[in-house]
Amino acid sequence: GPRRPDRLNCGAELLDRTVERYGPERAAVRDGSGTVWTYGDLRAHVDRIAHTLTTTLGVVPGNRVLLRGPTSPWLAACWLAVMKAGAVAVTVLAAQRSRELATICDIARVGHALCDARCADDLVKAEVPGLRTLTYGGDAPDDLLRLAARAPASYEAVPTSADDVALIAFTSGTTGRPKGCMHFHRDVLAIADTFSAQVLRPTPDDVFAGSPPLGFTFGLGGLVVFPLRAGASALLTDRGGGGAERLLADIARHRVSVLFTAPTAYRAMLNRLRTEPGAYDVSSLRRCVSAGENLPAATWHDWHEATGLRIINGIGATELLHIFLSAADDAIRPGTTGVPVPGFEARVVDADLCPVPDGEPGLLAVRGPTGCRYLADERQLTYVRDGWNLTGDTYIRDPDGYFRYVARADDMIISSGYNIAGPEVEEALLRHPDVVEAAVTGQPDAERGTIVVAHVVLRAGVPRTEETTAALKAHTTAELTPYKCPRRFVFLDALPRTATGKLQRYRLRDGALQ
Ligand code: 3SK
Repeated sequence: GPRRPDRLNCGAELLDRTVERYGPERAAVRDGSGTVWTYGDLRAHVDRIAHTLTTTLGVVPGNRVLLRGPTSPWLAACWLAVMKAGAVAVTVLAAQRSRELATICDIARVGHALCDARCADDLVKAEVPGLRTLTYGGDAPDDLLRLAARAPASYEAVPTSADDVALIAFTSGTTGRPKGCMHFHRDVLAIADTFSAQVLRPTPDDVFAGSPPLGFTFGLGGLVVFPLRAGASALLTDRGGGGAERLLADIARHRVSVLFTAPTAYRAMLNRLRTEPGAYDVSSLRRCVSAGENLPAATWHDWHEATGLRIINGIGATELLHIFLSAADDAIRPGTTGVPVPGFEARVVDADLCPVPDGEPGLLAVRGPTGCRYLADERQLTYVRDGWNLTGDTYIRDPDGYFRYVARADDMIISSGYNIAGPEVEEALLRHPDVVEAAVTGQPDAERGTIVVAHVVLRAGVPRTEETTAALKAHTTAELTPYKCPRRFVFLDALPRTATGKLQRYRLRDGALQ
């Protein structure tokens, strides 16, 4: 007869199996203000929440449950409880507002929600029809945590199938209706058993921390799935707008050994390390992961020089759940993203999906244990073709098999008939000591069709004068072929970014920030 998919519940695997393997006494999560839960504590909290979900909230397997809150141990516990209850977690960012929440709940047919009491207002304003919500961490008499405290501390996970949907993660892109990416229970474990187990290689003594929120799969993987799968611990704290200083202080205070963050945060931390030499102790770090955006070689080298650590660069996608190209240790080639993570295959293709020769730019195509499954969205047909996921990135494969980022496919600038990849110009700008951040866009120009415009955040204290512009012009002219050199420079306090830290190039392009 037909083969039945195996029974698998990723919540039970990440929690119950880890407790069986390493015992209940080891630290699992800490909140940054002194609270540390052991694996035994975490399991008891998760199981009590799972009971409350099924009893008070009436959640049954397959129901979609919205999860929304700043990073905290309770948010992670809610996610694990939803997994164990066989329901589907719809993870969103605390920063998402009522209109976006209403759209997401509509697309994902969300019927239940668990929401941090501190950000419940926007969810109420979203007026989702029939939504049954419990808030957590507040004063309400029916607060989830108050109800859960009275529930039994042991819950048998629902025996979901490996191919049941566990998670719907939304990606907004820069325009258009958000897309829900469905991931199965087996996918959640696949990212731990590929990138984490084989590239990152954590140990039970590791302490994980980082900046991506849990509503972004980069953060969910790096701060929940990977540490739990390894029996390690994670710092789950919300740094608000605290930025680099808070992150560096947390690294020192909690002896963080595995860091997940984006290139901008590495640059911001470098800025602090240079401004206040000796003020921050980062000696506990042993693994630093960068994803979410291209990591310029200059940032890699500067971090290496400042800390002695070699950043593990990677590219992932919400559609593929986590990182699929990367490299660690001696396999690292700075300036490249790396090679396919074991279990994944990647190639660079033309518009007909034919591989282009090594050294030539084309579209990145990936396949592996995870993959894109948009929920009821015809854009599935353009993202997945012939079994290959087309991520929308332009890449070059070097003759030695390393993948080199060129640009987002729709971010190429065409000026005087030349193709210009913004990131190459940005890398050149970042090699100038006065530049902290740089983003390059094309601007319509009567003569050349398009000119290259550089948006630059200067090091503190550097004046926004014509002399500075002239110095940056001279620097780029010395580093780049003339047609790639920016013709205009715009100085900004910060670059516009999404809540997950991705650069919003369209906001630079439409000139609203100038
Ligand atoms: O943007 C990325 O590189 C990324 C990495 C890990 C997981 C998800 C994403 C989108």
